[in-house]
Amino acid sequence: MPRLTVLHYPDTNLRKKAALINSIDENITALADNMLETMYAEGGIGLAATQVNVQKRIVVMDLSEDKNQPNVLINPEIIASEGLEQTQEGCLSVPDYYGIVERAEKVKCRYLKLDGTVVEQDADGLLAVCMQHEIDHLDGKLFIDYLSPLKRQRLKKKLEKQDKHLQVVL
Ligand code: GNR
Ligand code: NI
Repeated sequence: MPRLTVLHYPDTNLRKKAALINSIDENITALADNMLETMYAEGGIGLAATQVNVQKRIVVMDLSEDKNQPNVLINPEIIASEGLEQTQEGCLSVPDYYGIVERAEKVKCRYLKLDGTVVEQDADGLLAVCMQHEIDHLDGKLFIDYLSPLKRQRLKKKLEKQDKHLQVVL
């Protein structure tokens, strides 16, 4: 299976909104396989299609310790949420940067599995964070969008230093 290239911030393709998937065909199954391979190769716990420059609403995840519990979420949406919690987040599209983000503490997520069945899943902890982080990707949003102005300024400086020709808009 071919591995896919993960886009890095500030690539503007990361800002595109992904479209709903209306039929789960062999193209989607193959995409899910390739996304899982890419996620494992890059050492992530989740990956959204937006990150591999595909504007479709599909996410892959594996939060298991042994990396043997792949999950594919088609058209995922948050249908309920409660509480607030701050946790440190990272992103394969923002390499070598970690920041504290406030999100809902618990969420109920609805999505389709690859076989087309509907799942409603309650999540808390890292799974809840990951679901919100991935669905944000599908809407063109990155976790750094939630940083305080001071932290954004620091990140912008750091990125511009890495590439002197780069003007980063944050
Ligand atoms: O691998 C990942 N780890 C992570 C840690 C804390 C909060 C969110 C994440 S998701 C990230 C992979 C990724 O970028 N998914 O879009
Ligand atoms: Ni991410």
